[in-house]
Amino acid sequence: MDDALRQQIGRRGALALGAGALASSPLWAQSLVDLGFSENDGRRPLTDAFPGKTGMILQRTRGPLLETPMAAFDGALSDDPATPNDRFFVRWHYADIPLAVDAAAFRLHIKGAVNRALSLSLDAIQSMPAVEIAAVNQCSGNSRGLFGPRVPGAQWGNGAMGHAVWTGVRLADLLDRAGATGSHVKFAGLDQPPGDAPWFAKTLTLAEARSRDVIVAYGMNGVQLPLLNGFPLRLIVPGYYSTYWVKALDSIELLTGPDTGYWMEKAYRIPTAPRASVVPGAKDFPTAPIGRMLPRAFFTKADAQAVRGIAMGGDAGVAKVEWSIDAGKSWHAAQLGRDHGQYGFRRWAAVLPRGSHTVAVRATNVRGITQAADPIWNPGGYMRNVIETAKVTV
Ligand SMILES: Nc1nc2c(c(=O)[nH]1)N[C@H]1C(S)=C(S)[C@@H](COP(=O)(O)O)O[C@H]1N2
Ligand SMILES: [Mo]
Repeated sequence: MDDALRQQIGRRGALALGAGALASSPLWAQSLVDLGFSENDGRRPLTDAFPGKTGMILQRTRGPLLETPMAAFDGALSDDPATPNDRFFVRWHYADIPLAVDAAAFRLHIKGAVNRALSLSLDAIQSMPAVEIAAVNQCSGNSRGLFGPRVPGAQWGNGAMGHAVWTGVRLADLLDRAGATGSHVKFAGLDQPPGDAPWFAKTLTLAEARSRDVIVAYGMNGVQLPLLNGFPLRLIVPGYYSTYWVKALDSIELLTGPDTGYWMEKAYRIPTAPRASVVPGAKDFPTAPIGRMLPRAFFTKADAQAVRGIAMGGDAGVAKVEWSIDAGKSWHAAQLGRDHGQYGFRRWAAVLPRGSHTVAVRATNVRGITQAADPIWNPGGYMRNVIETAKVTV
């Protein structure tokens, strides 16, 4: 692995958030952004108050919900699509998050249905073969604020997502070392629930967990994970919504059956109906745990200078991005930036004819799955991948 990264993690014994950083929201915001919701107020302050983060949209202070402004994703076609760590979104369910982690004392526990229970130091993990993978981390509820009718939960715009290059070890290698048996793998971190609330824990099947692409990461864009993004270790499940990407990961437990806990049985469930969509207000419908992501294309700039953005394929690579200025009657291929791997962002740009247009943009992945214009609805506000539009005069 990268020696500089190893030294950095070894050297920094503990990280701490500045005292009071999480205590209160700013009284006056220097500037407001408007997320443009139709059914509720989309104005939010920008904040620099969180350690390691600058210019973030403040959604909630405790536990922190910080959104990335779309402008932070913008760039020329040839620019690296990685989201800088200091602009990368942050989401914790509970207020009691790790504010300091002693890297020397930290242990990752692998337990339950295993032949050898393990308790691994960061040094032990970093002495295993390292792998790198570029992948988009996207909240299941990204874009929830755009749902109509409104649904409860964090009112995110489109910025509860980011692309990073993650460095770590394959989960399968760790499972082999422990002699994993059973059928499911449950992941939990250092953050603690209030009172009797259930510990935040997510579970994959053993087959999903053994995928080559699933890693336990200690590096993010070439440096150690920021504390707010899960220092010292987090799970990376490329192609899956980030509810499974457990941060400050310290417990991997092999189960002999499905996880019947709150975070799998009650939360993060989607309708089994096509596009995870039901009639607004519907209640009794079959559900399944949320899983794989869908293709999406976003504008990062739409003005007289440039019409461009980023796209993702969801759980497969981006095959094409297309734009339309006639309400979807005809579609034209956008230019694509370099392919940074099937799970990453792909930059796109469009050259439009002169005039005033409403531009629509859609991504199609290599499985042939594409975006649709008609909205979806579900009570969790999950899996929005509706075609985005922007008004522009060229
Ligand atoms: N330990 C822990 N891991 C967690 C969460 C959490 O609350 N606790 N939230 C999950 C959810 S819902 C999201 S969207 C992502 C956010 O990752 P980020 O903060 O690095 O952007 O972390 C996931 N991992
Ligand atoms: Mo999330």
